[in-house]
Parts: sequence; structure tokens; C-alpha cells
Amino acid sequence: VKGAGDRLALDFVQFALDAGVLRFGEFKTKAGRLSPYFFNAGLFDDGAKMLRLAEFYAERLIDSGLEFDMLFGPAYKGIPLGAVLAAELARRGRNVPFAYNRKEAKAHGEGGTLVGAKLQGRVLIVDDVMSAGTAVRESIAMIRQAGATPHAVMIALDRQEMATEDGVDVAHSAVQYVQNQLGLQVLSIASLDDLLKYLAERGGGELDAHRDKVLAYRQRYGAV
Ligand code: OMP
Repeated sequence: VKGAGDRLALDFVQFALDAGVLRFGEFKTKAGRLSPYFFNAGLFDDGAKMLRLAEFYAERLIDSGLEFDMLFGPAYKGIPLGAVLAAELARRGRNVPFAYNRKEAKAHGEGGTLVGAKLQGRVLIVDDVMSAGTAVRESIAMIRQAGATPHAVMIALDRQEMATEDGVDVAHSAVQYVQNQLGLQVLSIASLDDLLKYLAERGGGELDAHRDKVLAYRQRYGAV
């Protein structure tokens, strides 16, 4: 696991803020928490941003030395992420199979919920954010169901929050749960610690107020 505040992570925080993907305000998370910040990957909304995003994912992935056989992008947000990462890896000389799912099974045509390459071998799940860990558990189940091995997870942002189990908050983060209980390695481009480090370094004016709120949120929901 990388330490907080490496150059790639801080550059990514800057990029996400510039793109309006990372914002401050009041947001309700999927786990029902009121968050002072939100990362909306849907706002990587043009070709240049997608290309830059793909470079960040590829850089972190290649630097990690992680071995894997194919990419899986879970619907919906993971689909373009997995696709651009697959394209970027191919551009860098590593062509790997890519698959994704649809949320509703198709009854006609090819049928089923899986699209793209057959799920097999060590699968790297590519997604946007991990908070309480619900989304990633669904992907893991899907990959197992297909007879492949959920091997690792790659996300843009690790919110480092308490995971929920059956709706109840637990002390460890979703990332810790996936790594320690499920045995999958998790790579993230940036984390909550990186965001806080960025805010502390830049400091001043509005950023200080945002930082106070994010710190209070971490106090309440942060994993230990
Ligand atoms: P968990 O399933 O609780 O880990 O939440 C992950 C999902 O929450 C992501 O895939 C998003 O759909 C959504 N999310 C964000 O996109 N950005 C955030 O900053 C926070 C969340 C969230 O709802 O927790």
C-alpha cells in the first residue's frame, strides 16, 4: 500500500478538482452519509479528460507491478474506465482482454449480463470510488459466478471510510476489508489522506474551510 501524498496522487487531486469531478459541498453517499466532498467520475466528460484519466490509472497500475490477466469494468461507471484503461495499456504495449456487465439481463440477441471478453484468469476490477464497499462486493460475486478469479481492484479514489456490513458500520475501511478479508490487492490513484494533504499544502481561504469539514467527516466516518 502506497503512502499518502505521492506526486501522482497529488497531481490527480489537482486534475480532479480542475475537472470539477472532485467538489466540496453537501452530498449524500450511497451508504447514506452526509459528505462535505464528492468525487463524480461522470464529469470526466470529454476526450481529453478521459485520456488524462487513463494515463493516471495506467501509471499507478504499471508502477505497482501487479500481475493480472484481464480487466473488468462494472456497470455503469466502471465501463468507460475499464475501456480507456485497456486502450491506454495497449498503447503502452500491453494488450489485455476487457469485459463489463450490464445491469439488466438481455433476453434476446447474445443474452446474459456479461459483455466483451470471456471472464477468465486473474481479473482486475476497474472502478471509480470505494466508500463502504458495497459496489466492489457485487463485482467480486459476479466474477466468481462466471468461474474466474477476482484478483485485484483498481479505483481512482479510496475514501478510507468505515465499511458497512449488513448496513452496520465497522471499524475497518472497505479497502482494508477487501485486502485483508477477501485477499484482493487494491490500488488507488489517490485517497482521502491525499486530498487532505493537498488541502493542507495549498491552504488558505476557502480551502481551509473545506479542510475543516473533511477532517470532521473523517473523524466521524473514517476507518481506523
Ligand atoms: P460503496 O459501494 O459504498 O463503496 O460506494 C462506492 C460508490 O459510491 C461509487 O461507485 C459511486 O457510485 C458512489 N460514490 C461516488 O461516486 N463518489 C463519492 O465520492 C462517493 C460515493 C458514495 O456514494 O459513497
